[in-house]
Amino acid sequence: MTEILRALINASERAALVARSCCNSDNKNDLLVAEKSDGEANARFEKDYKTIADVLAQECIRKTLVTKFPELTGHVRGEECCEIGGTSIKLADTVDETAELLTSLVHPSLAKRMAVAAHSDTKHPLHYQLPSDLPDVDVSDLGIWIDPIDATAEFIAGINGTAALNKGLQVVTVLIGAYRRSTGEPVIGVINQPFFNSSQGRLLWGICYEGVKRWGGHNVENFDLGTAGIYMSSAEDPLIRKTFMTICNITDAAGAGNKLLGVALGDAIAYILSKSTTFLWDTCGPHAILKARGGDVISFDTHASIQYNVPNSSDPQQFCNAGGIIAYGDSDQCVNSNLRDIKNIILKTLANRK
Ligand code: 2IP
Ligand code: CA
Repeated sequence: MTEILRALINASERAALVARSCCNSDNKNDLLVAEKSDGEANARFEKDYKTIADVLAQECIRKTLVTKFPELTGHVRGEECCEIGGTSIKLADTVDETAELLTSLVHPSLAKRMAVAAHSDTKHPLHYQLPSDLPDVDVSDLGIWIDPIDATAEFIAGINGTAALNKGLQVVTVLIGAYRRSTGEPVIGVINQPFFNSSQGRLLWGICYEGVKRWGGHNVENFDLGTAGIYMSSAEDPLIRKTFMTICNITDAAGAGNKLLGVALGDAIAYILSKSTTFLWDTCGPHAILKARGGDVISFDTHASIQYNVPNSSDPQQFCNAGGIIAYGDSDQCVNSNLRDIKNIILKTLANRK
């Protein structure tokens, strides 16, 4: 298990380097922002975009993982398809070849920086600090979900210098989750926040496998114990917001991965989303971490734990967490003792509404 966890962490850091390589571009509009087609787009947004960084970062993660673990070939899935601007993005054999491919799409200086980042043999600071006594895992039963850049709209606004307060680059996350193909349960998760604290970055990992729960991280010391109450999207249904205002404060935060990270770190006690605007790639990694921390991610509609072994499809909507999600962590340490056992409090509050 330690080897695959280490690979997920290092792959997330390569993606983080790709994201960081887009900063300080002389040409602000150089990111090759492409509008997603109707089938690809998230209903959360009037227009949904992807950038060359999303596509390259996902390809980097995929290639890093299947090179190290060939048994994962064909079982690494992610938000993006590899095509952008009419070109299929591949990590070539050398930096120069990748840079040449990217130069057909963006300015040569950015293409070079992105290619160097994508090929870097980076070792995350946690590389040497992972526990060696984690349980053995059968990698041939694992599948992977990747969100190479969560909160792409905030990434674009951050790079272009147009982000609103408390938004922009700081809410961007790289999300990688491993699930068991035989059962659909999430077992290993990594959330990498590349631009945390002036791009020093922050990373949280967790495993929940056959009863063993472990987690750790880098720059994750400050646990705030539920002071943010419940996180919601700014696009949440006002009636849902009103319902939960009766039990605690509601904090709006951008980015699904950013909110899930905040719950896992104990900043908020839960994240409630009634809409079908997250996908398996948004929740798989954070879900494994929340399980490691004594929590879960369940369907807002059915209250069943989310499962990840959904059959392949060319229709991304098949991977949607349809009907919304409720994510919660370990509420035993919550400063507000009335909010302990948060799952049941949320379910009762939903049952009693109207
Ligand atoms: C998005 C992104 C959005 C979020 C949406 C996700 O993922 O995290 O910020 O909306 O649900 O699917 P909100 O910020 O309102 O929670 P991506 O950027 O990867 O498409
Ligand atoms: Ca994304």
